[in-house]
Amino acid sequence: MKVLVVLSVCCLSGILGQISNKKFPESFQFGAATAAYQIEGAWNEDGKGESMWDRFVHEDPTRIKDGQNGDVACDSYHKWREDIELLKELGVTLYRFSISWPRILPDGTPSQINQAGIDYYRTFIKALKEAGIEPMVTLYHWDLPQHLAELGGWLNEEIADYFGDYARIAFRSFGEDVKLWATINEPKTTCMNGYGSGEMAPGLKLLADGVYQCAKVQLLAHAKAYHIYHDEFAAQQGGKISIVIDATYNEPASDSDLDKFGAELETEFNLGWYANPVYIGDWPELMKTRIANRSQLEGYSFSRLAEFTPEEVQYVKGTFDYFALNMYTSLVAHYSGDFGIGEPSYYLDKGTSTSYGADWTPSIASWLYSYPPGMRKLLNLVWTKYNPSSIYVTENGWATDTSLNDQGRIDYLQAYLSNLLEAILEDGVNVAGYTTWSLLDNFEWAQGYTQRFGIISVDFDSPNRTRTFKDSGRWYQKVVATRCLTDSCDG
Ligand code: GBH
Repeated sequence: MKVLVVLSVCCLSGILGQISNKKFPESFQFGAATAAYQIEGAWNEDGKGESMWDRFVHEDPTRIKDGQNGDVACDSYHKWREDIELLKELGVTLYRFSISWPRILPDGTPSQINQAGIDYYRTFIKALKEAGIEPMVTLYHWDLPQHLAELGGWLNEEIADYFGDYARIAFRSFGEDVKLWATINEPKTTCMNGYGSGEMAPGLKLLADGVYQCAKVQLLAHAKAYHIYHDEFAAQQGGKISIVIDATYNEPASDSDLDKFGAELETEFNLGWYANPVYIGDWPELMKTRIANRSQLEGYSFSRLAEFTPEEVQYVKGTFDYFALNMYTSLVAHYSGDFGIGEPSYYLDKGTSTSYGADWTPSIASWLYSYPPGMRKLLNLVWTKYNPSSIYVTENGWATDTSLNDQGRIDYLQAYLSNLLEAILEDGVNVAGYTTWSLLDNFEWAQGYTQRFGIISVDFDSPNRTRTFKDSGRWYQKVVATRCLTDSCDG
């Protein structure tokens, strides 16, 4: 009888998508996230070097939907005190932001250190801590120093060494105050959009091979930074370090074995592509066999999937202290059958096609649909498959126009957080924290300022870059204060 009651409560709430009225655990950290190029501005001030994003937007403004760029963005380089006041007002205890590599190493190399850049982040981090907010620092959120882009960027394995040198300087300069590090943000997006579709800097279209080489180089760079941290700093500084992986939850299009296989392929070619080497060791088996096979049929004497040597497999394996997950959307995956041999491409290698559920809510971003159960399902998948000791959801958010009345964002965040909470309380997944994307409206890469992700708006027409709470910002403030997603919680 008891079992039946429990079941009916669980399933009813599942179907109705009810919001949990349990409280978040006391140890759970609420926060917000941003990235340097998207908010700082001051692109050439105080000794900062040029990044490949500076070059990408200046060289051809038509690459960006509204022809805009991050030259000023939210002007957070100057307005950081205001940003900290906003974080305090929100009541969050965690702030995820990124360091601009060329702001502290103008040409990317340690031969020239820009003291003004080091001082800027030092002052900022100290002020954050004084406000009771823990810094979570991403070393690389896509703004590669232009000099390193000219050396071949993420296609050149030596960039891993440069990244190691940069990381060491960051650990030495800020590590006393930073206990949560992330090496690289969303390597998949860097590779697929920067080296595959060409929509992001450096704008290359190398879907047959560049995307795989890019993945390998970024994973080696991440591992290098991880080992430097653990060999030279962790004993003294006592922090944690990981890589931020973005993933969708992939629902099979039908119950058929083929579509289930399609969903597995979709997951292995996206999440597994980066998580397998770090959490299990080497590329996913499915990627290795499919790409080797197709490469052979295409006439190559080697696989287009740049292989790891056995030493490299060991070097990358286990380089995590927690799982950092960016989760926004889900996909419905169909198995496409093996595509015929034609132009070599990641997409043909993968062998799936994807769509969105008919009842999922679309946002103004073509790729972003709301399917809240995807959050709980993906957290469970990551937890059981990769076995981390804890997970931080380092990004999750919703795109809207400029309106301050953003009920759509509230609905999305509330339902996703409810599923996250259920993963903690019902499924026993250790989700330690959540940094919503984003604290502020900001420069949304190829979409410019046409898509807004902030819970606080920024007036990009005003030289003041005036910040104003949106309805969702007020809503989040209340959730953080009450640890509750509804008007009142049990307990
Ligand atoms: C995050 O990526 C980024 O870390 C962050 O900087 C960004 O502002 C935020 O999302 C919101 O977009 O245009 O069809 O080629 C999230 C994952 C992967 C989503 C790339 C957009 C491009 C899809 N992103 N994707 S498409």
